[in-house]
Amino acid sequence: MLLAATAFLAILLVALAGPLVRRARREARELVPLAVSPAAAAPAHPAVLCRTLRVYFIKPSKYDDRGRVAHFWKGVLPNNTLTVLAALNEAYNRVRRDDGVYVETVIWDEQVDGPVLPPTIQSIQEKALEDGVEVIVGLAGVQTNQYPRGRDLALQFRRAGFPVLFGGFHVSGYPESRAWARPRPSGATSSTITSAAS
Ligand code: B12
Repeated sequence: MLLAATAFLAILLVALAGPLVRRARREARELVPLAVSPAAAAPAHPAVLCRTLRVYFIKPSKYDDRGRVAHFWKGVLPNNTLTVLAALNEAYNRVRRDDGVYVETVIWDEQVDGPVLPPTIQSIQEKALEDGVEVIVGLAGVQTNQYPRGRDLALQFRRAGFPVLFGGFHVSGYPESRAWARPRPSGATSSTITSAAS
């Protein structure tokens, strides 16, 4: 009796498992080996070495009556000019992606993110060296009441060896405010300040 039950179970197992095994074999034949699957195929465009240019767009704040850099205790909304400039850089990356230069953008609104202090400038320098990227500083959207702070920042960044651009309503509308920013005679320093007219 036990023998008959065992034999019956064995026949049932073979009958049920048979089609499953055949199906698994069939599907295994349909699988494409990894080595020739589309993902592993050589890319149509070979990798190209690409320079990274890290652009810091900084919106200077203003000095208060006691000469401190005014900033919010908790700010959340960076100035519109910064986000517009960052979007323009992104557009550059899309449109000129074959130029071999990738533009990375960091935005910093002093009023929202806090003052850019000498240690901040030093860490920007160190991070650039660590990451092997070139850096340009763009003081952005500078209005008349922010101009003294913008100019101080420009001088500090230039002293640290960064090329500096200076843009916004004030420098665009009042050319005299850009006179001091002309590149120094060659040999004095490799860095420059250039005004960006809108
Ligand atoms: C919107 C606006 C505001 C908004 C800003 C909202 C926000 N979070 O962004 C609010 C209401 C907060 C505001 C406040 C103030 N504003 Co306002 N504002 C404007 C307005 C109407 C548009 C500015 C804007 O967003 N433009 C769009 C951006 C994309 O353009 P942009 O800043 O000009 O930048 C372009 C170019 O200049 C250039 N560019 C700029 N920087 C750089 C840097 C580099 C490296 C490069 C390559 C290019 C570049 O590229 C940009 C893209 O094309 C202008 C008037 C105007 N038509 O410009 C006044 C204006 C800028 N404001 C003015 C003033 C006075 C103020 C206040 C001081 C008012 C006050 N008493 O509190 C405050 C200052 C606030 C601050 N911290 O900056 C004056 C500035 C006057 C002056 N002599 O500087 C303006 C010109 C109005 C006026 N005619 O009086 N403002």
